[in-house]
Amino acid sequence: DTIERTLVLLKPDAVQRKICGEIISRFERKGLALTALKLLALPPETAAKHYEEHLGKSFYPALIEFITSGPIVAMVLSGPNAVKVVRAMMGTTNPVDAMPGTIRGDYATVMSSNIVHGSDSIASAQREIAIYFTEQELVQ
Ligand code: YYY
Ligand code: MG
Repeated sequence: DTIERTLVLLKPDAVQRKICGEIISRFERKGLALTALKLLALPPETAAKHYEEHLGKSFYPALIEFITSGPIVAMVLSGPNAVKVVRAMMGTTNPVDAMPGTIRGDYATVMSSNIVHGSDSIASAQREIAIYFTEQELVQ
């Protein structure tokens, strides 16, 4: 099993609801390692870069509005199969369908504020990590 890195964001709703610690605990308990971590207010240009694949979609303006509406926590998690493991722990994009026991299944009710982001592939993870962190900020 190859060691992977993935980008996780705790979205403004997670920070506002003060559940960041609980969510980070889930990832730590699972066995993933914190490799970088920061709290930041996302500039709109950075949000646009992050979500460029969704430009032009109906939900795009609301998505950018939401992700820039308050501070977020950005982190890099690493471990065996980290990309897929994080996606499984997050649950489906729409919290209505997310299984209880997943993060979205346990903490969210609507797609527009679904608590967490996780990279969807190794290529996405590499691209997204570089948006938030310099190479020096990643602990070896
Ligand atoms: O990767 P993931 O976050 O699970 O979903 P994406 O399809 O990449 O969409 C990004 C983000 O956009 C999603 O977390 C919520 C929002 N969104 C939405 O509000 N309405 C949709 N129909 C699709 C996505
Ligand atoms: Mg996505």
